[in-house]
Amino acid sequence: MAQNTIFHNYTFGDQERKQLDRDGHYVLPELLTNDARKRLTESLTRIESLIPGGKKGYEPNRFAAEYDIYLESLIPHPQMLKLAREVLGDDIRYDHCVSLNRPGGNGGIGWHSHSYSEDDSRYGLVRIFFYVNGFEKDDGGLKAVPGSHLYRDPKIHGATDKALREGWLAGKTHLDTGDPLEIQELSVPPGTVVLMWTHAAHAVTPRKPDSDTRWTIVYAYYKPGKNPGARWITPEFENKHIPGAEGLMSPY
Ligand SMILES: O=C(O)CCC(=O)C(=O)O
Ligand SMILES: [Fe+2]
Repeated sequence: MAQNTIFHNYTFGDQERKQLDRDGHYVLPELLTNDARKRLTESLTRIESLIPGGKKGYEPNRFAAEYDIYLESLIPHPQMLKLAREVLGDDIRYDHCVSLNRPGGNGGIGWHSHSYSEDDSRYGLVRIFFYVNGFEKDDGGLKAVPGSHLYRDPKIHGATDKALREGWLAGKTHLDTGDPLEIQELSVPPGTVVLMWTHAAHAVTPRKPDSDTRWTIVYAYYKPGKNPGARWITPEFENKHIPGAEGLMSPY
């Protein structure tokens, strides 16, 4: 398949990498090309339409790339792999591709973190979020706690900001800088890509009832060597020949 450009030019060098490692997330504003935004919106609209009546345990949103050839084609897209390798190093594996569309009135999601290699910081898992039409902080907005990922706690929870502040966050400081950990609310323009380490505390604010759908997809990759746990990938997809994805799909 002809591979169109998905990213504009960007820099991800030592400085950017240091910022990702200090904060736990890194924002690449307006990185997606118009062509990618258009195709993603089409694919994500399709995925959304498949959700009602979707198969339990094999949901179109949770296995998005298995339901859509364009979304599949981005897993081994050269620009995607270049970015994932800039973060993780050369040897990488695919973990999941999940649509995160949030229609008007969507409730968002409370504070949480995810897992991978809790005991060894040499191994990481990164989520690459595509915020196709962006978001405002009070309208399906991603929130994060810079520095929270350094605790490598896969079980951070908090239903509200207050609950997180009084719970997990209480008394915690940044393990490198010593600064108190604080909640950060993001607002990002259309086409923004956000990188996030798996142990970062994050949450999403509700989408306003009269807002349009926030179109979002996430691709996750990791540096192999540890048990990745349950990947959202069927055995058929793991064994499917996807041009360019050779070596990406096995767990180790
Ligand atoms: O919807 C979002 O922006 C984030 C969703 C999320 O928490 C995740 O995919 O891990
Ligand atoms: Fe999450």
